[in-house]
Amino acid sequence: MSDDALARVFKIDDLLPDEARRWQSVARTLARDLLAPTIEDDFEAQRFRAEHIPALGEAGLLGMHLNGYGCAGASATSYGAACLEIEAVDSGWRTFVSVQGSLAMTAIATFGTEQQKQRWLPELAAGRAVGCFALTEPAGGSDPAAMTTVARRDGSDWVIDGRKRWIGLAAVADVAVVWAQTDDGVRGFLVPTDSPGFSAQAIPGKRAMRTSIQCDIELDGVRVPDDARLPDARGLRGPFTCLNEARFGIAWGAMGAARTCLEVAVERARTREVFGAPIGARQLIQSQLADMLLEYEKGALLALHLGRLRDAGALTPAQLSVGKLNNVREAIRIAGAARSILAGDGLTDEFPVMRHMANLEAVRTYEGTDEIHALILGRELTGLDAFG
Ligand code: TGC
Repeated sequence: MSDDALARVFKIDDLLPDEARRWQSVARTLARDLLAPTIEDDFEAQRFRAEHIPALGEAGLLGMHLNGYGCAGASATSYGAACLEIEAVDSGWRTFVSVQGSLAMTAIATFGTEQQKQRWLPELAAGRAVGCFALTEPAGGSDPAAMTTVARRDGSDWVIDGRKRWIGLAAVADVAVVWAQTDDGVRGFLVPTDSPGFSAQAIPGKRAMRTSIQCDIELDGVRVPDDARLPDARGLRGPFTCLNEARFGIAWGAMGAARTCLEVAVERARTREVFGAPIGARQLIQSQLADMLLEYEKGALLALHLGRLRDAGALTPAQLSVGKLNNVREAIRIAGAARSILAGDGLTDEFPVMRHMANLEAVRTYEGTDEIHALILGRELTGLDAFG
């Protein structure tokens, strides 16, 4: 599918630094050549193709914003541009890149010991190992402060008990970053998934994100040594720091899904004839396409602005909430408008639109729901906390 029609109005790609354009090209090629050919079948069959993981590692896309330990050391803007290209094919694969790179690898790189970094980061960067990030619990994801998973000291070890839910990749992961309450507040632990007492089951029956896996985890007396603890993560600031990275990738990625839906709608408008003319010659359709274009361009520019702020070391959590809330919400609207322009055919897997719509509902829900991000912004504006 060509994006020439979008480029005629603005060519946002031209605003990217050369490095980001190179990464964009790497991600676009991989997404279109490796992921796209089977994506509709995989979504239908609810199949996660773990066999693709080494190719993403080889391309440098895993933990690409991190430095050293086999990571590419790319800029945040490059990482964002790569997320956009991957999510233009499917949110499930951008989610894989986010869980591995933004969550699991960022936790280790930011809060781990030298030994932990040496042990895990090169393997995770190469895609020879998979990581997951176990924060959310069955009672809900919005308030991690209420977590009930506990880690208690037993001699020189820690024993972890609890349950986690909606944890991406857990059933195929080699290592889980598990967040648990301790006598010293929330702490993070690197738990090899073959530890006795650790089990993970993929959640069946999802109507979204069907090309990736999200899991229930049980931790039943899982024993790890003290050197499995992430020493520099103290309190919820630890996991929230990692969520910031994931939210950044989402703000970019959602615009990839939106771009695909807009491209499909433009193509359809040019070629589908009703009442003796292409539907794109009708004012109602052109008006819808114009509105979709406005929100796509604004969202892509917002993502780029966040990237520039991040690369300057100036990005704040509230700014990330602007990006996550706006871009996912507008991507959902763009997908809905595209579905309407495609009419009945838009309901089928002949087009990617319903798949993107369903996926974006999951993206809207994880890493902070719309409501949580609205309340973060409300607090920023008023200084008043309205959670709860
Ligand atoms: P509060 O408890 O007051 O703050 C705790 C500490 O955290 C700091 N903090 C942050 N630090 C860095 N980045 C951020 N974005 C931060 N937000 C808060 C805060 O300064 C404080 O630090 P300290 O040192 O003073 O202790 O929490 P809060 O009132 O600031 O935040 C409340 C709220 C609702 C905003 C927060 O709880 C929140 O963001 N909730 C949503 C959590 C969320 O996104 N959950 C979904 C996670 S998705 C998942 O787990 C699955 S992983 C993905 C997958 O596997 O697919």
